Amino acid sequence: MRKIYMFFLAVLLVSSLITATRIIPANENAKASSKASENFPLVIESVPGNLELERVNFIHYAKSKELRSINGLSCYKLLGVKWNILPVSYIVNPTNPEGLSDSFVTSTISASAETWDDSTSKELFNNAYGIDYSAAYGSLDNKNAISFGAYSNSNVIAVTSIWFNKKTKRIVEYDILFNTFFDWGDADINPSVMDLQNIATHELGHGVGLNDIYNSACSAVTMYGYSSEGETKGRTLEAPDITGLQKMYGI
Ligand SMILES: [Ca+2]
Ligand SMILES: [Ca+2]
Ligand SMILES: [Zn+2]
Repeated sequence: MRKIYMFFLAVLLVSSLITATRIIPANENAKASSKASENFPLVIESVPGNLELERVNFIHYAKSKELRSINGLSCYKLLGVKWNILPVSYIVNPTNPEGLSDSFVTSTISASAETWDDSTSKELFNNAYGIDYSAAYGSLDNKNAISFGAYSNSNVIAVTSIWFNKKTKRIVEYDILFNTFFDWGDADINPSVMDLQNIATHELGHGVGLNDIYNSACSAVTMYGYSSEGETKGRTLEAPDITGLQKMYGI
């Protein structure tokens, strides 16, 4: 009798332990997944073979879900990392399936870079850029590469990756990809295309250390996280974009 009692006690104890271990991870998973969905457009990765660096991918989506409007929050967000050595140089691969001329692509991207430059007294982006027909997105190769290419998700307009040193919080490299699923061009001329200058200005904002803004009350700023065809408002900076920039690089 005593043995049976002990046995049931043991069963009870084991089953309560099982219940406990099942409950704890479930709660943690719930927490993690709610965090993940909130930060989904920002993916942080480790860098294989390099423990000092971390990679952040900003994924620029075309369509916006239901967004909360939060009043009283600033419409800029710093990533907490920035460039130490200026100006930042970059290379452009103008190859594209749209038939856009090399000079249109390079001058448009340069205009986007210099738009940020114009709002800080520092020489932020090098006025001189390189043209490199082999430049491609996504590799840590000491080249800040801006190029077109196919991205797996057709709802993604563009992606920017930045690599930074975890200890010093300095950016060491960035790459930008414009997804060729979309038609690119000058939306002033053809409103059905994705405006290259509009999107390039946003992506280069990541390149200098600005984060996306998803508060719909901030939809006018260049660093707002969603865009669509025909949009050109991101070509120029709004006051919050400039405030964020100047917090990092000075007035
Ligand atoms: Ca410049
Ligand atoms: Ca690169
Ligand atoms: Zn973005």
